[in-house]
Amino acid sequence: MKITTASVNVCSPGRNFTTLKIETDEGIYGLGDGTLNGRELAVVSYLREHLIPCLIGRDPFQIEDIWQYLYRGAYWRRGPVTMSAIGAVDMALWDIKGKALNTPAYNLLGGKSRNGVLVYAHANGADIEQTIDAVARQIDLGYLAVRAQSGIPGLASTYGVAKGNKPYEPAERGLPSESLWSTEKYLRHVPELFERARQQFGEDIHLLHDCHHRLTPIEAARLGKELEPYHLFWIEDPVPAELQEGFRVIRQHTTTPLATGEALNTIWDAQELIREQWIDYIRMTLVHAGGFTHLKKIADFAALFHVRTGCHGATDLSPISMGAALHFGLAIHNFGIQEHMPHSAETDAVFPHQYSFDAGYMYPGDAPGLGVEIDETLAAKYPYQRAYLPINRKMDGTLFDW
Ligand code: CS2
Ligand code: MG
Repeated sequence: MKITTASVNVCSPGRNFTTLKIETDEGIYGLGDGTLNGRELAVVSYLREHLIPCLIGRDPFQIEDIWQYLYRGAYWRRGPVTMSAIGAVDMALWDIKGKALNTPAYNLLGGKSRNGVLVYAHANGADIEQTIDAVARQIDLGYLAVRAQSGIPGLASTYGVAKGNKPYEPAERGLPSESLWSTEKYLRHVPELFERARQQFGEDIHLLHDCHHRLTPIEAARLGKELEPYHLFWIEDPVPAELQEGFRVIRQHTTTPLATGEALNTIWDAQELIREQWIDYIRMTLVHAGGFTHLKKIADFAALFHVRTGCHGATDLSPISMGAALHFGLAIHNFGIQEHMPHSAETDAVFPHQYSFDAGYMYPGDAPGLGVEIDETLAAKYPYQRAYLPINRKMDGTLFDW
């Protein structure tokens, strides 16, 4: 089998998605997600101008060799654009292999290690009571794990909280919006949220929280300690993870489990975090961490140090990534949990898929390959529209982490 052509589709059914399609001389094609929220066209150009010419004529079954060719052959290694482009190629090659062998991708990863993939939902509200109501709604839908994000008294907006009744979508069209942040207000507020949540829901529901890179290590240590009575499943991205050793400080002070990785893209970005057991869950995703070929290596390395996966799964990862993540989560042994933000109806129409949700778990389905398609005719009705993630500033105007 030979790769004959490849193309990149950029569409925007409610939000921007980048999709790679690799076609072969046997009529089998594969799809890969290359979406990088707020920098989509950088990945499009990397694929169209630099990777696709190198793929034509290659045997799509040589997935490892192609991965190494694209990673080492670039000379300039790592980074979100490079690894998202390689991730799109890798996902498409595994899709092709599954279709050619007439088997779902999870069978290429060692087969089922569990019956279903435990997922967590998002719940958010302008204040604690609205957030509690939102958690209750997700529990009513059958979720066994819910991430709770609440508006902060005194702040006009904050990460993870939708405006009005619209679903939460951080990327906004036009230039980046700006919001003001107060760590002090945040740290005073979050323990109240989870005290209330445990009072309302008891201990049987997994509760999660995303700090979204906004604390210093000692601030995160304080929050982790204050949340210990509420037994969170994890606090996520407590600090920006460039300084892996920052997690040592947090770890010394609290038993609240720690998760990070959605903004990381190779094992080198997290190997100290994992080796030192400074985290409990690694959240790198198939699209941003170079696809199955690299993320499997990361998961296997993490397994040596009691670290489990908790892959990112926000709506800025396309249904192709969601489907692929469910194959991955069904197969690998040290799976922890999978994030699930349901896409919009218009997105699901552009990306018909096999995966499904039932009673807190998701299932990738048994279609060969990834089990996700793209309706290119429908996609064409939603042209790309530049959008940016917000900018965050401290109350004194200092640019901060969003
Ligand atoms: C968040 C994401 O889902 C999460 O955990 O951190 O919503 C993140 O903000 C977006 O994926 C960024 O594009
Ligand atoms: Mg996050």
